[in-house]
Amino acid sequence: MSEPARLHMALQKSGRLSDYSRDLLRDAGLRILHGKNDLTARAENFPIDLMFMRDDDIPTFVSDGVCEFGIVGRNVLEEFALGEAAARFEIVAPLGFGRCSLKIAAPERATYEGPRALAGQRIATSYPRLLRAFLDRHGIDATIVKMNGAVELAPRLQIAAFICDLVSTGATLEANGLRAVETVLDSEAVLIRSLKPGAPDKADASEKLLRRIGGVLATQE
Ligand code: PRT
Ligand code: ZN
Repeated sequence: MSEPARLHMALQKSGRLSDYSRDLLRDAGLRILHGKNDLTARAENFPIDLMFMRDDDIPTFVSDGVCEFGIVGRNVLEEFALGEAAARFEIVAPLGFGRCSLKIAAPERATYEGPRALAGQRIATSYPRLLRAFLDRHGIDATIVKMNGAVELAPRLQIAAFICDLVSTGATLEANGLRAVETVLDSEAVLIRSLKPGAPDKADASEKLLRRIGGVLATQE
């Protein structure tokens, strides 16, 4: 008898979501065998292979159907989706880890009396689409400065008056003399599945995987 077709799941290679993602799969009963390189791993007791990558690439892999499943922050997912004509994935479940919020922050001493204060200003962010959607919702015209990292330095370097960045404890904002003034998005890691029609012989394994993960999440409620 031939081996059943294997599912693929996209996971963050190394970062804030990596350990939690692997723990979730382990709790779901998957025994994960690491391969020769660290880009893939195989579950020895379940027909699934794991693919490790930058979190920013996970929506693409799932949307294109290369991976049937993925675990990624809602922030990364929604930023990606805003740039797509049609999202080819669905959120199966929020996972309760990787919690943070995308917030607009201003220098501590600056006065701020609501979104109108952003009009005509420069705002630095790694999430230009989510920020643009927020500004549009409030009818605000502002200049978005795209940065790929160290966004919190922008006001001090006079690149932008405001920033829009992820916040969890708030320590980074405080250390840089900034304070949060608006919440753009509340985020956590989510399990996503591809909406690209998959091979029919994978349907049973998909359902079994979802039942197992659902079981783990139910015990965490
Ligand atoms: O290499 P790769 O591209 O995969 O990783 P990455 O550097 O893009 O992401 P990583 O590992 O830092 O974060 C992965 C995901 O974790 C994010 O997309 C969020 O969904 C989630 N997450 C949760 C966070 C934070 N909390 C967080 N605090 N991501 C980033 N931060 C950063 C934030 O950007 C800021 O620099 O932490 C700083 C603020 O933290 P506090 O505690 O000082 O407020
Ligand atoms: Zn990333």
